[in-house]
Amino acid sequence: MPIIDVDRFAAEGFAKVEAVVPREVGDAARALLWERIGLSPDDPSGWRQPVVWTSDLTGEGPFGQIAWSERLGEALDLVAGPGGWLPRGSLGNMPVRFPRVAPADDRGWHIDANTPRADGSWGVSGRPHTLLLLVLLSDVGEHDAPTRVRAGSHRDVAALLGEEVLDPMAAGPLVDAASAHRPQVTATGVPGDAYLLHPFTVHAAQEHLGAEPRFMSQAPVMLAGPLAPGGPSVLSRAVA
Ligand SMILES: O=C(O)CCC(=O)C(=O)O
Ligand SMILES: [Fe+2]
Repeated sequence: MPIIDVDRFAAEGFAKVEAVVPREVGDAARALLWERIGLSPDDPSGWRQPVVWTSDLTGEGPFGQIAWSERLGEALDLVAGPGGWLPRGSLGNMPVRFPRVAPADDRGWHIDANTPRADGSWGVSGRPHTLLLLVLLSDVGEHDAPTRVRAGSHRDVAALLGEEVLDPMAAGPLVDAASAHRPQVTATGVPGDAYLLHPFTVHAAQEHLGAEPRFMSQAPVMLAGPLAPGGPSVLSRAVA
């Protein structure tokens, strides 16, 4: 059986890839991140902010095991085509979301910046250079601030965006309004599970209503070339 159902990816705009690494590797990554953010899993009195940002920029240890996971590579091959994406070697930025504190004001529906501009900044366009990779690094149930995803919303956004590069903050309300009718699903799972999101798939963070902090990486994976209408990859077919 293939590692993801590409027809379903094309229809829904995302796919879960279970266990790109064994959960122990995800657990080891989380242990490193606790050290990095200077907080303790055993001392909730230190959990005072709703979101603490950290990152993996080097792919050391368990982060590299995840970034170079064969299963993850197979899934990326299926959606972007073999050679259609560039290995990152690291997991990138990670918002750690904490329970029992007033939530941050960062939970709006959006798509991530997907197009580099000449000045080095990034915007949102209908010719994306990236897809979105989420990797769960803690147990994420329905109450643990799983990322919300609007299934099928990539098609609404494809109809909305063209070659023009928009400011990501300005694009948010547009893609939100265009996709409000879509059903919402949540990116739940266990450490080592990953989600691939089409660059047009509308998603949002949410408040943490559980008990254990949520650790997840969110990284753009660069495509070998920008996505254009009519291409052969599943990413292109998904919005054709
Ligand atoms: O659930 C979150 O923390 C944010 C999700 C998100 O917007 C992203 O990963 O791009
Ligand atoms: Fe996002």
